[in-house]
Amino acid sequence: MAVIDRTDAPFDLDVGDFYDQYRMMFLIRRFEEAAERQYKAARIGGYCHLSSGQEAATVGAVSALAEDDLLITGYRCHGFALARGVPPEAVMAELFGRAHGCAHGRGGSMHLLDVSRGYYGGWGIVAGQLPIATGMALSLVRQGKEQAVLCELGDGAVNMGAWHESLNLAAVWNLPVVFMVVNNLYGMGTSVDRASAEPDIFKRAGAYRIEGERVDGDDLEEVEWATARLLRAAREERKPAVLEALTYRYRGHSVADAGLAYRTRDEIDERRLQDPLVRTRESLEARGVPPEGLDALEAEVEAEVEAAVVYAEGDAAPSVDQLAAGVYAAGSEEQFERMRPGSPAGEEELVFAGGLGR
Ligand SMILES: Cc1ncc(C[n+]2csc(CCOP(=O)(O)OP(=O)(O)O)c2C)c(N)n1
Ligand SMILES: [Mg+2]
Repeated sequence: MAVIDRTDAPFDLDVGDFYDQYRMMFLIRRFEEAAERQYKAARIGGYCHLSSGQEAATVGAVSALAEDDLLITGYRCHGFALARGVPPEAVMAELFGRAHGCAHGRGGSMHLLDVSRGYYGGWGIVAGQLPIATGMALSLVRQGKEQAVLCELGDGAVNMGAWHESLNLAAVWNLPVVFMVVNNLYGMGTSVDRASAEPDIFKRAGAYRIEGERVDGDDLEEVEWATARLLRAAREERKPAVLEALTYRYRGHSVADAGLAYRTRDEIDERRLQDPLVRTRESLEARGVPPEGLDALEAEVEAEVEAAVVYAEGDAAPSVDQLAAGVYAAGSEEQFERMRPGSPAGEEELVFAGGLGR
């Protein structure tokens, strides 16, 4: 296979790697389309946030991780789990809340998890993952390990207090963590321009005297190169950084949102013209990969996604005991006894059923 000329690349990447990355981007797109269908058929409960349009940012960043680096993300996380190698069946089964889901059916769409692959979740509280990422980086330093943490967050998370606290500590303690802001231009329905006093998010790194960089998040290689460079500086020189990947989500905030109340159809159509999937496929073809080969790859991926749905449907629900495992510590029963209604530390009566219980 032909080797691409990239003399200033921080690593070797041949067409074979690029092909695998395209396959992963395509898998994420089709996987999420299937998830949407299953959600609308009421087979998936809770929330379901799709990342269609953001696949280059996801795959580029995860490709830059070393095998023992740690990853932690927000709740729009299906693509991150898949890109980190969690099998599609385990991700789909988790969306279905089944026993062999990657979080044993306890987490659902927003809380995917696979610690064996260095993936520390899927966090549903906006910016909740930032202090945890900082703590993970501190723990690596304390253990004398040369590894880094990649912490993904949305543009909406940069106006939370946890952003300031985490970046400040990461900077004063020189922690090996890269905060990757996936800037898809909107929070739930408010544009970055309206929500952020400094909408050039990467510039905020300057307030902590750490490196801040912005990339075209729809350019797979640009994302991968920048992430690889910043992760290397984190690992080898304990330099934290902010990486802003500019991209766009094609779908609504969640499956329940049509995504048209706060932006126009024209805007979405215009952004779709630079679909990262199309760009990456064109780039592969330009490097000599025959279109028939890519068509075959796409058919293979579609079958894989269908198999993941069949697997999830056939997987058993976890038992109540399995769901509680890891939630309550030994000895909790005694604590609960003390908190029961009528007992010394308990409520006088249950107040949550039927309004205020009066
Ligand atoms: C602390 C907190 N406040 C509010 C919410 C509700 N909420 C869920 S997602 C979201 C918007 C986040 O937008 P962004 O960070 O840009 O991520 P994106 O959805 O664009 O991926 C909000 C306000 C929440 N989950 N957590
Ligand atoms: Mg956003």
